[in-house]
Amino acid sequence: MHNRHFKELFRRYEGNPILTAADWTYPANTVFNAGATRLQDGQTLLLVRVEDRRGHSHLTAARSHDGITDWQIDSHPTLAPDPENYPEDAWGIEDSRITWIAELEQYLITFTSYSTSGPLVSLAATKDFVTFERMGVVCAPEDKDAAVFPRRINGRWAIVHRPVSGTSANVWISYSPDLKYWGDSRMALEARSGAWWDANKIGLSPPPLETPEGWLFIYHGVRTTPAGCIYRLGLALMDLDDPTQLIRRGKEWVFAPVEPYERVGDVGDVVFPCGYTHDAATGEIKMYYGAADTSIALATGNSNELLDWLKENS
Ligand code: M1P
Repeated sequence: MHNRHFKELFRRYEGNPILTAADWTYPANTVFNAGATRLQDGQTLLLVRVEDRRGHSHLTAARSHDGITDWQIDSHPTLAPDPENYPEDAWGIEDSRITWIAELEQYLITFTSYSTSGPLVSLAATKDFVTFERMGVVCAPEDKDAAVFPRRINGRWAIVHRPVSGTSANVWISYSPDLKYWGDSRMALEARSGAWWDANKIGLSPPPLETPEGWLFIYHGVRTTPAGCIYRLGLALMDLDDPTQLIRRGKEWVFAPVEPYERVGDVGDVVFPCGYTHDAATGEIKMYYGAADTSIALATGNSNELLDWLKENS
């Protein structure tokens, strides 16, 4: 239920959900948790997680001129698991995050490979979302919710990821000279504890957004309740030169499952964005999120409003 006493930083598109399995060009159980980017030709591309009736996932591209309607969906998996060459894909690939790397003139895509030893982070590069260069495993299991920063930081590439240790899951950052060997890992954002909405388990949602004030993180927090988990979103601002250094972190969540398509589905009470498009001139963010692990929905916000909110609420 919406509450008029809270300022809504993200406004839902009235036609939500924008994509469901019924839109698909081939049999699918659910479509959700899509990476997103704006292509050079102005189209919005979503790299959608498609789950089949085995429970395994692959990634399929959907393109739209306005980023809202008339999605052109590939007729086959765009990036499929390849367990023969990449055994870590044994149980599918999931939850892509897309970063345009201007220096390399290509997109880097992180995604979860679901290996028999648990989920881990894989990396791939593409220029056109037709052919992909697999770049191997960058974070061993159990690790996911990863995204590459769009530029080098002090000469090194940087990646956000979310290793799990026991019952604790926090956001970490690792560095690389060459996108192959990763290290100098440090925790950047720690799950809160006790009654907090983001206690014990958090993870980056879309890739970091560079702003003049710092790297803006939209992250998910998982509240465990006797009735199941609730996935909500919060905001944090990290230092531009050293993104392991927190500048501000919102106390309250800024987006939560309230609509029926967010509350009911294969996994209810989940909002899970893996991507957005951002208009640098206006600050407009189109945030694409998985709803209840079943469909894809859209909410719009503004990066300037998010930064202002953080100033008042951290
Ligand atoms: O079912 C909710 C989400 O659970 C996992 O997210 P995380 O490990 O970060 O909590 C993922 O499987 C995600 O795909 C899923 O939406």
